[in-house]
Amino acid sequence: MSKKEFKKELATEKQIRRRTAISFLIFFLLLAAGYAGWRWLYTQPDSDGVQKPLRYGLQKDEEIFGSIFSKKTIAKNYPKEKAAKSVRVNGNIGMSNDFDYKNWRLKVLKKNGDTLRISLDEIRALPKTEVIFDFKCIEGWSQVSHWGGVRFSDFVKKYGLDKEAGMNYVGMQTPDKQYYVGIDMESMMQSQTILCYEMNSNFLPLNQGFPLRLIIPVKYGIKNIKRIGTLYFSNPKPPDYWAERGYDYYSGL
Ligand SMILES: Nc1nc2c(c(=O)[nH]1)N[C@H]1C(S)=C(S)[C@@H](COP(=O)(O)O)O[C@H]1N2
Ligand SMILES: [Mo]
Repeated sequence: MSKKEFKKELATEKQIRRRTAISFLIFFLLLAAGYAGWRWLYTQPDSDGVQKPLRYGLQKDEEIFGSIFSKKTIAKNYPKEKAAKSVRVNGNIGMSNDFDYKNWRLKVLKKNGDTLRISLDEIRALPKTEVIFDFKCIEGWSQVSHWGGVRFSDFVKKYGLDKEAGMNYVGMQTPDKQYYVGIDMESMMQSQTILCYEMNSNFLPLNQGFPLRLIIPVKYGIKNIKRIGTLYFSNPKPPDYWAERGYDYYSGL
Protein backbone atom coordinates (compact mmCIF):
# COMPACT_ATOMS: atom_id res chain seq x y z
CA MET A 1 0.00 0.00 0.00
CA SER A 2 1.39 3.36 -0.92
CA LYS A 3 1.60 6.11 1.67
CA LYS A 4 -1.11 7.98 -0.18
CA GLU A 5 -3.45 5.00 -0.22
CA PHE A 6 -2.80 4.39 3.47
CA LYS A 7 -3.69 7.97 4.32
CA LYS A 8 -6.88 7.72 2.30
CA GLU A 9 -7.93 4.56 4.06
CA LEU A 10 -7.24 6.10 7.43
CA ALA A 11 -9.43 9.04 6.47
CA THR A 12 -12.35 6.80 5.45
CA GLU A 13 -12.08 4.88 8.66
CA LYS A 14 -12.20 8.08 10.65
CA GLN A 15 -15.23 9.12 8.68
CA ILE A 16 -16.97 5.81 9.38
CA ARG A 17 -16.25 6.13 13.07
CA ARG A 18 -17.62 9.66 13.12
CA ARG A 19 -20.76 8.61 11.32
CA THR A 20 -21.28 5.72 13.69
CA ALA A 21 -20.90 8.06 16.63
CA ILE A 22 -23.42 10.50 15.13
CA SER A 23 -25.86 7.67 14.44
CA PHE A 24 -25.66 6.53 18.04
CA LEU A 25 -26.11 10.06 19.30
CA ILE A 26 -29.24 10.49 17.15
CA PHE A 27 -30.52 7.10 18.28
CA PHE A 28 -30.19 8.02 21.95
CA LEU A 29 -31.68 11.46 21.42
CA LEU A 30 -34.75 9.89 19.76
CA LEU A 31 -34.99 7.33 22.52
CA ALA A 32 -34.90 10.09 25.13
CA ALA A 33 -37.45 12.14 23.19
CA GLY A 34 -39.74 9.12 22.88
CA TYR A 35 -39.48 8.44 26.58
CA ALA A 36 -40.11 12.09 27.45
CA GLY A 37 -43.12 12.15 25.12
CA TRP A 38 -44.53 9.04 26.72
CA ARG A 39 -43.99 10.48 30.20
CA TRP A 40 -45.64 13.70 29.09
CA LEU A 41 -48.67 11.87 27.69
CA TYR A 42 -49.10 9.94 30.92
CA THR A 43 -48.97 13.03 33.09
CA GLN A 44 -51.64 14.76 31.00
CA PRO A 45 -55.01 15.26 32.68
CA ASP A 46 -57.82 12.85 31.91
CA SER A 47 -60.72 13.75 29.71
CA ASP A 48 -63.56 11.22 30.01
CA GLY A 49 -61.15 8.48 30.99
CA VAL A 50 -58.33 8.99 28.46
CA GLN A 51 -55.42 11.44 28.41
CA LYS A 52 -56.39 14.76 26.88
CA PRO A 53 -54.14 14.53 23.79
CA LEU A 54 -55.62 11.09 22.98
CA ARG A 55 -59.12 12.39 23.59
CA TYR A 56 -58.29 15.18 21.14
CA GLY A 57 -57.42 12.53 18.54
CA LEU A 58 -60.69 10.71 19.15
CA GLN A 59 -62.56 13.97 18.86
CA LYS A 60 -60.92 14.73 15.52
CA ASP A 61 -61.90 11.25 14.29
CA GLU A 62 -65.41 11.93 15.40
CA GLU A 63 -65.56 15.27 13.60
CA ILE A 64 -64.25 13.79 10.38
CA PHE A 65 -66.45 10.67 10.43
CA GLY A 66 -69.39 12.64 11.72
CA SER A 67 -69.19 14.98 8.75
CA ILE A 68 -68.84 12.12 6.24
CA PHE A 69 -71.83 10.43 7.84
CA SER A 70 -75.20 11.60 6.67
CA LYS A 71 -78.72 10.19 6.74
CA LYS A 72 -77.80 8.45 3.48
CA THR A 73 -75.52 6.07 5.36
CA ILE A 74 -77.46 2.80 5.40
CA ALA A 75 -76.32 -0.42 6.98
CA LYS A 76 -76.53 -3.39 4.65
CA ASN A 77 -79.83 -5.27 4.89
CA TYR A 78 -79.84 -9.10 4.86
CA PRO A 79 -82.56 -11.58 3.87
CA LYS A 80 -84.48 -13.19 6.76
CA GLU A 81 -82.90 -16.62 6.16
CA LYS A 82 -79.51 -15.18 7.02
CA ALA A 83 -80.59 -14.12 10.52
CA ALA A 84 -79.26 -16.17 13.47
CA LYS A 85 -81.83 -18.36 15.26
CA SER A 86 -79.94 -18.30 18.53
CA VAL A 87 -78.84 -14.74 19.07
CA ARG A 88 -75.83 -14.00 21.17
CA VAL A 89 -76.36 -12.28 24.53
CA ASN A 90 -73.71 -9.79 25.59
CA GLY A 91 -73.60 -7.25 28.40
CA ASN A 92 -75.92 -7.17 31.40
CA ILE A 93 -75.21 -3.82 32.98
CA GLY A 94 -78.46 -2.29 34.19
CA MET A 95 -80.27 -5.61 33.70
CA SER A 96 -80.84 -6.57 37.34
CA ASN A 97 -83.31 -9.37 38.18
CA ASP A 98 -85.56 -7.26 40.39
CA PHE A 99 -86.87 -5.31 37.39
CA ASP A 100 -90.64 -4.65 37.62
CA TYR A 101 -91.49 -5.16 33.95
CA LYS A 102 -95.25 -5.28 34.58
CA ASN A 103 -95.34 -1.62 35.57
CA TRP A 104 -92.79 -0.52 33.01
CA ARG A 105 -93.49 2.61 31.00
CA LEU A 106 -91.10 4.38 28.63
CA LYS A 107 -90.49 7.78 30.21
CA VAL A 108 -89.89 10.52 27.68
CA LEU A 109 -88.72 13.87 29.05
CA LYS A 110 -90.05 16.74 26.99
CA LYS A 111 -88.50 20.16 26.48
CA ASN A 112 -91.30 21.91 28.39
CA GLY A 113 -90.67 19.78 31.48
CA ASP A 114 -93.53 17.32 30.91
CA THR A 115 -92.87 13.58 31.11
CA LEU A 116 -94.65 11.13 28.80
CA ARG A 117 -95.24 7.62 30.19
CA ILE A 118 -95.81 5.27 27.28
CA SER A 119 -96.79 1.59 27.57
CA LEU A 120 -95.48 -1.25 25.43
CA ASP A 121 -98.96 -1.72 23.89
CA GLU A 122 -99.00 1.91 22.79
CA ILE A 123 -95.57 1.50 21.19
CA ARG A 124 -96.63 -1.75 19.51
CA ALA A 125 -99.64 0.06 18.02
CA LEU A 126 -97.31 2.30 15.98
CA PRO A 127 -96.19 1.24 12.47
CA LYS A 128 -93.64 -1.57 12.65
CA THR A 129 -90.27 -1.56 10.90
CA GLU A 130 -88.05 -4.63 10.66
CA VAL A 131 -84.28 -4.60 10.27
CA ILE A 132 -81.98 -7.51 9.52
CA PHE A 133 -78.38 -6.43 9.73
CA ASP A 134 -74.93 -7.49 10.84
CA PHE A 135 -74.81 -6.55 14.53
CA LYS A 136 -71.24 -5.63 15.42
CA CYS A 137 -69.78 -5.71 18.91
CA ILE A 138 -66.64 -3.68 19.58
CA GLU A 139 -65.12 -6.83 21.17
CA GLY A 140 -64.75 -8.26 17.68
CA TRP A 141 -67.74 -10.51 17.00
CA SER A 142 -70.62 -9.84 14.65
CA GLN A 143 -73.86 -11.64 13.89
CA VAL A 144 -76.70 -11.13 11.42
CA SER A 145 -79.85 -10.67 13.48
CA HIS A 146 -83.50 -9.77 12.92
CA TRP A 147 -85.31 -7.08 14.93
CA GLY A 148 -88.64 -5.29 14.86
CA GLY A 149 -89.94 -2.07 16.37
CA VAL A 150 -90.99 1.46 15.65
CA ARG A 151 -88.70 3.78 13.74
CA PHE A 152 -87.46 6.44 16.12
CA SER A 153 -88.33 9.08 13.52
CA ASP A 154 -91.93 7.74 13.34
CA PHE A 155 -92.11 7.75 17.13
CA VAL A 156 -90.96 11.39 17.19
CA LYS A 157 -93.71 12.36 14.72
CA LYS A 158 -96.47 10.43 16.54
CA TYR A 159 -95.66 11.99 19.89
CA GLY A 160 -95.10 15.53 18.58
CA LEU A 161 -91.43 15.63 19.57
CA ASP A 162 -90.28 17.71 16.58
CA LYS A 163 -88.94 20.53 18.74
CA GLU A 164 -87.00 18.03 20.81
CA ALA A 165 -85.63 16.43 17.62
CA GLY A 166 -84.08 19.80 16.76
CA MET A 167 -81.61 19.28 19.58
CA ASN A 168 -78.18 17.67 19.16
CA TYR A 169 -78.44 14.42 21.12
CA VAL A 170 -80.74 11.78 22.53
CA GLY A 171 -79.86 10.28 25.91
CA MET A 172 -81.22 6.96 27.16
CA GLN A 173 -80.79 5.05 30.40
CA THR A 174 -81.92 1.77 31.97
CA PRO A 175 -84.62 2.02 34.70
CA ASP A 176 -81.90 1.54 37.36
CA LYS A 177 -79.66 4.15 35.60
CA GLN A 178 -76.70 1.72 35.55
CA TYR A 179 -76.29 1.73 31.74
CA TYR A 180 -76.69 4.85 29.67
CA VAL A 181 -75.89 6.10 26.18
CA GLY A 182 -75.83 9.36 24.26
CA ILE A 183 -76.40 9.37 20.50
CA ASP A 184 -76.23 12.13 17.89
CA MET A 185 -79.64 13.14 16.51
CA GLU A 186 -78.77 12.39 12.90
CA SER A 187 -78.04 8.73 13.69
CA MET A 188 -81.18 8.51 15.83
CA MET A 189 -83.34 9.83 12.98
CA GLN A 190 -81.78 7.48 10.41
CA SER A 191 -84.38 5.18 8.84
CA GLN A 192 -83.03 1.92 10.35
CA THR A 193 -82.93 3.13 13.93
CA ILE A 194 -85.78 1.55 15.89
CA LEU A 195 -87.19 1.43 19.40
CA CYS A 196 -87.19 -2.34 19.31
CA TYR A 197 -89.61 -4.77 20.99
CA GLU A 198 -89.17 -7.88 18.79
CA MET A 199 -86.42 -10.33 17.95
CA ASN A 200 -87.06 -13.04 15.31
CA SER A 201 -90.74 -11.91 15.27
CA ASN A 202 -91.21 -12.63 19.01
CA PHE A 203 -91.10 -10.48 22.13
CA LEU A 204 -87.57 -9.64 23.19
CA PRO A 205 -86.11 -12.08 25.71
CA LEU A 206 -85.55 -10.42 29.11
CA ASN A 207 -81.77 -10.59 28.77
CA GLN A 208 -81.96 -8.95 25.35
CA GLY A 209 -83.81 -5.93 26.56
CA PHE A 210 -87.49 -6.72 27.12
CA PRO A 211 -89.68 -4.72 26.92
CA LEU A 212 -87.82 -2.15 24.81
CA ARG A 213 -84.30 -1.66 23.54
CA LEU A 214 -82.56 0.43 20.94
CA ILE A 215 -81.47 -1.08 17.63
CA ILE A 216 -79.23 1.31 15.76
CA PRO A 217 -77.44 -0.48 12.89
CA VAL A 218 -75.09 2.44 12.10
CA LYS A 219 -73.48 2.10 15.54
CA TYR A 220 -71.52 -0.58 17.35
CA GLY A 221 -73.27 -2.84 19.89
CA ILE A 222 -72.37 -0.65 22.87
CA LYS A 223 -74.86 2.01 21.71
CA ASN A 224 -77.71 -0.51 21.30
CA ILE A 225 -78.98 -0.06 24.86
CA LYS A 226 -81.16 -2.83 26.26
CA ARG A 227 -84.10 -2.18 28.61
CA ILE A 228 -84.67 1.54 28.04
CA GLY A 229 -86.26 3.27 31.03
CA THR A 230 -85.91 6.95 30.25
CA LEU A 231 -85.32 8.81 27.02
CA TYR A 232 -84.45 12.52 26.84
CA PHE A 233 -83.15 15.17 24.46
CA SER A 234 -80.16 17.42 25.00
CA ASN A 235 -77.80 19.84 23.30
CA PRO A 236 -74.68 18.97 25.29
CA LYS A 237 -73.47 15.35 25.01
CA PRO A 238 -75.42 13.11 27.39
CA PRO A 239 -73.27 10.92 29.65
CA ASP A 240 -72.33 7.61 28.04
CA TYR A 241 -71.25 4.52 29.96
CA TRP A 242 -68.56 3.25 27.58
CA ALA A 243 -67.35 6.69 26.47
CA GLU A 244 -66.59 7.35 30.15
CA ARG A 245 -64.42 4.23 30.03
CA GLY A 246 -62.38 5.36 27.06
CA TYR A 247 -64.36 4.16 24.04
CA ASP A 248 -65.16 6.49 21.17
CA TYR A 249 -68.32 8.49 21.93
CA TYR A 250 -69.49 8.38 18.33
CA SER A 251 -68.86 4.60 17.86
CA GLY A 252 -70.20 4.68 14.30
CA LEU A 253 -69.47 2.08 11.66
N1 LIG B 1 -78.50 -2.30 29.39
C1 LIG B 1 -77.46 -2.74 28.65
N2 LIG B 1 -77.49 -2.62 27.31
C2 LIG B 1 -76.44 -3.06 26.57
C3 LIG B 1 -75.28 -3.62 27.17
C4 LIG B 1 -75.27 -3.72 28.59
O1 LIG B 1 -74.31 -4.19 29.23
N3 LIG B 1 -76.37 -3.28 29.29
N4 LIG B 1 -74.24 -4.07 26.39
C5 LIG B 1 -74.15 -3.56 25.02
C6 LIG B 1 -73.24 -4.34 24.18
S1 LIG B 1 -71.59 -4.16 24.48
C7 LIG B 1 -73.68 -5.13 23.14
S2 LIG B 1 -72.61 -5.88 22.08
C8 LIG B 1 -75.13 -5.36 22.94
C9 LIG B 1 -75.44 -6.84 22.92
O2 LIG B 1 -76.79 -7.10 22.67
P1 LIG B 1 -77.34 -8.58 22.76
O3 LIG B 1 -77.16 -9.05 24.19
O4 LIG B 1 -78.77 -8.54 22.35
O5 LIG B 1 -76.48 -9.40 21.84
O6 LIG B 1 -75.92 -4.75 23.93
C10 LIG B 1 -75.50 -3.47 24.33
N5 LIG B 1 -76.51 -2.94 25.22
MO1 LIG C 1 -70.53 -4.95 22.63
